[in-house]
Order: sequence, then C-alpha cells, then structure tokens
Amino acid sequence: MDGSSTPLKPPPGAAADWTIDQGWRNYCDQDHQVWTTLYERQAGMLQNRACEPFLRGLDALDLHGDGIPDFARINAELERLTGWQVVAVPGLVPDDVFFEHLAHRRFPAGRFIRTPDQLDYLQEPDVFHDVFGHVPMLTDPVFADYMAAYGRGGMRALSKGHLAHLARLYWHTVEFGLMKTDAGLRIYGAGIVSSRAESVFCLDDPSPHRLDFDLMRVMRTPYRIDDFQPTYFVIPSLEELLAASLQDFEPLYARLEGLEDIPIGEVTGDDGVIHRGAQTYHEARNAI
Ligand code: HBI
Ligand code: FE
Repeated sequence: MDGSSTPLKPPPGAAADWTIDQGWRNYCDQDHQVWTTLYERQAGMLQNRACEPFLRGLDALDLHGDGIPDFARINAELERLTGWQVVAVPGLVPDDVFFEHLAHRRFPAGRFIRTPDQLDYLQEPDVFHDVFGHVPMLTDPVFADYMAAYGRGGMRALSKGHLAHLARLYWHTVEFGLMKTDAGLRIYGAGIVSSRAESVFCLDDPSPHRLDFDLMRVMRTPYRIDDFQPTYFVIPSLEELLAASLQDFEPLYARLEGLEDIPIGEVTGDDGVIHRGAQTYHEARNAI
C-alpha cells in the first residue's frame, strides 16, 4: 500500500499512465474457475453482511460467477451509473499515478488472478480483490464522489508530505470500513468483502474493537497490512463519509503534526465505542 517498492516507470507495454489492455481473451479456464469459486464463496455469505449499496452494485454490474468479467462490459454500465471506469494495470502503481486515476474517476485494477492455492491470501491486489471488492461500491453515487475526492486529496497530500495520514483514511474506510444501518453493522470495505475469513471476523468476532468513525482519529491510527484489523471504524452513512472528505485537510494535517499516533488496538476516552473488543485474536498471535 505504501507504494515504496513500486518501480517508477511503467513496465514495457504499459501506457504512460500505467494502464494496459485487460486482455480478457487471454484468461484460461483455471483463471475463470478461480473467479467463480471466489465469487460463490463470497456472494452468498455477504447477503446479510455487506451493505445495500455493495449488494446492489454486484447485481447492477452482473458480476456473477461466470468467470472474470470483461472490463468493457462492466464499464458500459458503470459509466452510465456514476461516470466511473475500471482500467487495467499491471499491479501496484505509484501513489501519484493511483491518485490521478481516482481523481478522474478511473479505478486501476490488477488484471491477473490468484492461483487456486492462494484463494485466501495474496500480497498484491488481483482482479478479484479489485473488481469484486472495490467496483460494486463505485456504482453508488455518494461513494463514487468520495473516491474521486480521495484521489484529489491524495494529490494534495503527496505535495504536502502527509500521504501517510491520508493513506490511513483509505485503509480504514475504502478497504476495511463498516457502516451503521437499520439492520445492524454492515461491511462496505473492499479488503473485507473480498476475504472470506475477515467478512465473518469483522462483524461476529468478539475480538476487534468497533468504533465510531472520526476523521482525525482515523488518520492517527496505523493499520495492519498482513492480518485482520484489531479495530474497525464504523461510518454513520456514506453521506457523512463524503462530507468529511470534502473539507480542507490542510488545517487537519497541521494539527496532526502535534498529535501522536494512537497505538493500533487501543481505545481512548474520546472514542465512540460500539463494541469494545476483547483483542484475544491479536493477543494470542503476539504471544507466539
Ligand atoms: N496501486 N493498483 C494499485 N492499487 C492500490 O490500491 C494502490 C496502488 N498504488 C498506491 C496505493 N494503492 C496507495 O499507496 C494509496 O492508496 C495510498
Ligand atoms: Fe484494495
């Protein structure tokens, strides 16, 4: 996620903005089978776990289990709904390239897919994480605006040296966010919906904290890239998430310079606590 290991120049065959052709015809049967297996594992269990906008998006884009979707097909509908596009990239792209795409309503998606022995874990975002995980939410007009605002904010954060703070916002919302709904807590984060184990853990396990989303709080909170999150942040609505992102971040960054990070897994007196986790999962792991 920090992009530090990403090469600075696009690889041969990629355009200056790092995009490549999806090459949909080049996927083999095994590739399509992996998509279908993952789709079937997730789509059913998410029915009462993912938020409505995600489930609606999954239907609207018809990302069913028929194999890896052709981006051209998705894009026709996505463009109509929110003006977004999915573009294929070789893998992680540099931060500035990533933000530039988002600001222009293009979501960079890996085109490769994991192998059957990597169904549960992989390091780089593949087409299943990127398309199944991220793209359904982009059919929601409010979330679509949030992602574009994030891209614009990313470009400003880069120029002001505050990318580390803004990246935490992405992580705790776009990747691992939960939402309050009348039916209870629901998932909207792409890193969760694309993971079978975390889709259960984040909502049902007594271990993690579930705290009210607060923009400053989130930007002070580091995250785990290699394991379940010890803390999930819960937004009251997509509208409030968007509103938070539309303010001027410059005074916030100035204040952050005088504030310490809040250690991962800690709860403070200022937090709105929905569920104070027992933290048994991470304590057991650290003890090993
Ligand atoms: N590139 N393809 C891709 N996907 C990402 O999620 C991504 C990236 N490059 C940079 C990046 N994310 C992060 O550094 C930012 O979200 C902060
Ligand atoms: Fe992601």
